[in-house]
Amino acid sequence: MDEATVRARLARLQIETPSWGYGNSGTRFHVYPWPGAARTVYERIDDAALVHRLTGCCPSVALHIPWDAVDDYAALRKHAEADGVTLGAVNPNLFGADGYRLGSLCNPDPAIRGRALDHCRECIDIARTVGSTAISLWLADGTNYAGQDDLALRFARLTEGLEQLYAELSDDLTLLVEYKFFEPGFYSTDIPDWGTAALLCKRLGPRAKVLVDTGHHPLGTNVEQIVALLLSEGLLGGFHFNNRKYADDDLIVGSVDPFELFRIMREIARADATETVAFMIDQSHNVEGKIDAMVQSVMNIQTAYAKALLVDEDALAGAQADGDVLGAHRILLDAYETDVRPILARLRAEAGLEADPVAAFRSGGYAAERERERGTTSVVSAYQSGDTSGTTTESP
Ligand code: RM4
Ligand code: MN
Ligand code: MN
Repeated sequence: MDEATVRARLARLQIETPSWGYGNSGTRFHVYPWPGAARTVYERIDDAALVHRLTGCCPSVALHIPWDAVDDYAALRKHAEADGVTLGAVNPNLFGADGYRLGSLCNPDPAIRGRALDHCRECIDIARTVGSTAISLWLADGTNYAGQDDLALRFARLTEGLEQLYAELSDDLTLLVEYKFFEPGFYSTDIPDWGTAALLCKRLGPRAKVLVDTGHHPLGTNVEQIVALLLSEGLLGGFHFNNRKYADDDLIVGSVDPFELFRIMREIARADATETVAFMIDQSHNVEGKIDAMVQSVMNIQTAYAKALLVDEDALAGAQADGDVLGAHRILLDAYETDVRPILARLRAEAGLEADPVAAFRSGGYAAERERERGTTSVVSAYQSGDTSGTTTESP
């Protein structure tokens, strides 16, 4: 592919950043406050807008409700639009309340299941008001002990709840169904894998699609194969990009395994799927700054995609047809090892952007400005305080 085509394809890649990536977050051991970190949803949107100004490719920001709950969503939308961004996927939060101890849509208590559905309905309304096109659903539902609940019944409750939810979506809304193999449940999880998510989506209908969070698989899983399969079945709705070494670590995208990211983006490049799939980041920054880490993630996705676009697909198909195992592999390596920084620098220059948006953030005075305006806000975690009354963690 010639460079002009690579740049044109790259220019079509848009990445949504998550509001929850801009606030303070931590582990259950401690939340270390970052100077100038966003304190409110308005500030989180402001930071997402800065990421868009620096990168030129992050025009929307995902919301998590109730973390981002406000009284007036029309005003929130106006705030975002004045900042130059739109509001993206609305993520219902079906885990952050006492009633959800035994689950949300799978809870044995019909009253709790009803409450979970009501929350999803509220999120549909919010999505309409803010102009969003996606409800992104991740359930923390699962169990901790064999025998704790009836697994088949839980699945029946799940399908019933999702069917009700799906029936209430308007035509312009997609339901993204996210799976994760464990955590917070340690014995069973109600949507543990892509197969279960795909089964559910097929049952629901064409507006339900699978969301692949790259940190949600057992170690060693071939994620790009899942992506290839979902793409060919028309079932891939979106990504939550992050990176992991052990579990759901939510680290900077591509920081642990950039080659895996490349392999995933190659499947996207091959299927030319940047317009049909939602590219979203789902990460939290526990010990690093928030904004430049987000920008780094965005750059790493662009880098992987640029390399993926450079794969000589004709030569690769030829090598595969000839059974040339090493030859085929080397065609991938050849693209992966290409230094694409000059291409990306030219892409950014064309858009009036700095070649290195992280450096632009670091030299632009943005961090000092935020620290001055916002100060440093300590967050007391429930685990740390012992007495949990009135304490909050801003995000997981
Ligand atoms: C989950 C999952 C969801 C995210 C929550 C906070 O592990 O990745 O997408 O919204 O964390
Ligand atoms: Mn996720
Ligand atoms: Mn996760």
